[in-house]
Amino acid sequence: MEIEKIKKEIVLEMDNAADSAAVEKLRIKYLGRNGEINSLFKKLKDLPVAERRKIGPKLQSLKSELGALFSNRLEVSKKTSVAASVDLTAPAKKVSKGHLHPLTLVDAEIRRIFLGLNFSVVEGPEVESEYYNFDALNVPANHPAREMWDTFWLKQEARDKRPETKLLLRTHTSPVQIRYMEKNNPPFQIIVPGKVFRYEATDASHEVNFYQLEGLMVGKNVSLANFKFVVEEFFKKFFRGQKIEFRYRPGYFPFTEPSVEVIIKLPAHGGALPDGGRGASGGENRWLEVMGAGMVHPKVFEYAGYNPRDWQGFAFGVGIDRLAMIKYKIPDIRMFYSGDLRFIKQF
Ligand code: FA5
Repeated sequence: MEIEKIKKEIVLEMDNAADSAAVEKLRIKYLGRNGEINSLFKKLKDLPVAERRKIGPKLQSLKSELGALFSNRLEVSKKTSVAASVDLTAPAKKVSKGHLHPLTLVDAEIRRIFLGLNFSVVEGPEVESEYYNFDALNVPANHPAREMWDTFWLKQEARDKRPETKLLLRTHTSPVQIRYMEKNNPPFQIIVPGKVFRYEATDASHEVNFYQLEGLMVGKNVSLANFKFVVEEFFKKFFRGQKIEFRYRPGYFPFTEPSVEVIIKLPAHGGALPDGGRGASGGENRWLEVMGAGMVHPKVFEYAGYNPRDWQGFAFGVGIDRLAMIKYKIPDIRMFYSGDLRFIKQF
């Protein structure tokens, strides 16, 4: 048996194999259980003992050498066949695009509508001082109305006792009313969208952090009638094509006088319905409180540095999440913050 010759022939065949399938076929032909190398082993027993002793080990080492050569060659041909199969002219795979969150969509829609009504967009800080969040809005320390807003207070080391230096996470967007009025003169009309925080238990219509949109219009003759027009114009555009029923009812806010609340009847949902908002009637009626509003309190003008005899205005604060719930018929506010892709992907 000429072991070297056999090896050369196999290696030559291996080199000529077109692809990995052909290499594999060769491997089976030579190294398979019924392959040629095994049949050479079988032939050994017909040889004289001296021959057997000489050829046996050579055949064995040929077998292991071929094993290594084949696996090497297979590896190489797999790699090159992948490269050969890349079609540079093929169209790219479609990358799925991200979705805008329903609250982002609603926020953008609200801004667009108010810009159309000639309002400007203003923003303010989420970490606020006690002064802007409460005192300057006519809610002094120990006033019972502070209980309307359960507050996250910030831990602070050394500080003096003034409300200007005591920090909290703003409980509403109203502090921006004061911030804006301190630096600007009327007449003007602004909206203030933003994140707010409340230290309260969550349920289907209450979250710990949610979004509000503040509105403020100040001028010589601004009245509640103007407020009514703006709000109804807004609802008409926002709920375009949707039939919604809404009501005004008297309310109380220390920073407006008189004060009103706007409640909207929830459209029918497939699933469970949230109970009403705070103070809204729950049960069968299913009204959801969406907005607090009123005529700016003279004290608030004084805090901002205006003469209340010269100016009047209306202000409102609307829950963006709640508007989104009504628009998209979402039964539970917590779904917005669940991060559940099955929910988000529907928008
Ligand atoms: C206020 O926050 C007042 N600053 C609103 C205001 C502004 C009144 C200007 C007068 C003038 P209230 O706490 O009711 O009020 O909240 C206003 C709206 O925010 C509610 O109508 C509701 O739509 C929404 N809201 C309140 N609490 C939550 C909550 N926990 N989760 C989701 N939305 C809420």
